[in-house]
Amino acid sequence: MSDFVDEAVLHVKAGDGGDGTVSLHREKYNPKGGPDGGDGGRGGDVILVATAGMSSLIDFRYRSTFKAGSGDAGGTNRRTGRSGRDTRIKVPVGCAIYDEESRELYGELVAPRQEFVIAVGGEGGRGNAGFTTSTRQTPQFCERGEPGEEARIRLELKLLADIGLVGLPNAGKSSLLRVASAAKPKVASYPFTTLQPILGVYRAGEDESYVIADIPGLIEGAHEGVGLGDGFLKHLERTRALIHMLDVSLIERGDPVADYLTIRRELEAYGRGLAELPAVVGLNKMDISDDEVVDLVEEELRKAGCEFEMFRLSAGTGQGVEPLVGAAVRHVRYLRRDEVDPEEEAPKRQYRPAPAPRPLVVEGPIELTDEEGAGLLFQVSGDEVERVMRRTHLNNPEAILYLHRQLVDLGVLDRLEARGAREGDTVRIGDVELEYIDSAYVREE
Ligand SMILES: Nc1nc2c(ncn2[C@@H]2O[C@H](COP(=O)(O)OP(=O)(O)OP(=O)(O)O)[C@@H](O)[C@H]2O)c(=O)[nH]1
Ligand SMILES: [Mg+2]
Repeated sequence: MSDFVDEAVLHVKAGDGGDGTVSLHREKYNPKGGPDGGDGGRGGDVILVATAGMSSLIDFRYRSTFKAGSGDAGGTNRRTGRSGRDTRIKVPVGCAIYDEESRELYGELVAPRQEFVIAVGGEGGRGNAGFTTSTRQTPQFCERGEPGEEARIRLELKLLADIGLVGLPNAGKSSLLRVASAAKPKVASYPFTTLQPILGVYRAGEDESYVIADIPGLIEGAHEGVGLGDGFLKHLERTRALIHMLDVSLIERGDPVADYLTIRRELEAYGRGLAELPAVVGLNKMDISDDEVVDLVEEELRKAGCEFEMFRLSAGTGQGVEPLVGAAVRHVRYLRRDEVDPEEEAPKRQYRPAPAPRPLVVEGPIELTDEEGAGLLFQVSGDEVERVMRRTHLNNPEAILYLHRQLVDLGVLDRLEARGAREGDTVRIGDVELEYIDSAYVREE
């Protein structure tokens, strides 16, 4: 059962950075004013937050796409645009994070409140105020914001049972798991229907789920190997509460009190703390039982030393299941509360490892055929140069001039020149095509 793994694939997109703004401040006695367009705000991050109290990834069946807010555009008066809101996704402690495509392990969240930034928001673009220099006193251009990162990640969580189901064969353990979770264990009227442990996830509320383990029935002498033995109890060693299922419809033919004591003895014989776990008792099959007879069963159970809370239910019809499972959940919740020390310093924030930087690469010339237009094509790629392109408003002549200067600074024009680029050739940077202009005049600027 240690191999039970829950998984979920999430698609996340961080917020885009806001664009910078072009603005000229006007004053009564200074008709020309000064550039005062502010920077765009940062886009929000998408952050996974390890959360105590979550046992599974079941919530992501209902929602698996998450976006953070985009930054606002810059304002006048050098006002920076508002940053986009971060999106925080609650995930269970113990959750491993993988790149969905490459299967690379990004990291693991091991402690409550630990954070993992899975997609970083885009930077805001600079407003025209940020481009003022002694030779460029009234810049009429600004930068565009950077798009936020996008990622497809796979979360994996090894499921550990919180609640264990115990009882004789046919008590209705698997029937209970079927109604309390989405798991579909086999249910049948013969003993030892369940041959392997089965896990199901019970949803107690938003961000709150519990793993329930259904194991094969125990019988008298299980600890000596009778029936299927008691080896399956090892799967309950890490649970925090037990639900003890009792068939009370057997009253005519059997003795639920004796059944109860049999299971208690087996738990004690097994040891390892199972008999000391908090438990609740499910008096099952009420739909075919007599209330007054069950009153007597309860009384006898008390006399026999049972101090656990008892609940009447019918796992078959679903009646009374919630109060029973809810009581077990309260025990787990109560024990879990000690696991998070509020004083403990929150663990350090982690980031998705950045992909290896792509250096500047200039390729070409490639001769263009007539269809694509005559001339030569040069292909330029690299993180930095593509970033510069994305941030440029290509419809603004001043912005283009500034772009040209950045291409000079990055060494792109030298590399193009060395490869024989001439006026009029096509230069493709990322997915944008530009016409090559001799760098000479930009250098003279
Ligand atoms: N009438 C009635 N029948 C029930 C109820 N719960 C379970 N049963 C029946 O009891 C039989 C045994 O139920 P299971 O859920 O398979 O019992 P189990 O405890 O998992 O049994 P093992 O896997 O053999 O240990 C099945 O025929 C169920 O349909 C109930 O509340 N009412
Ligand atoms: Mg079963």
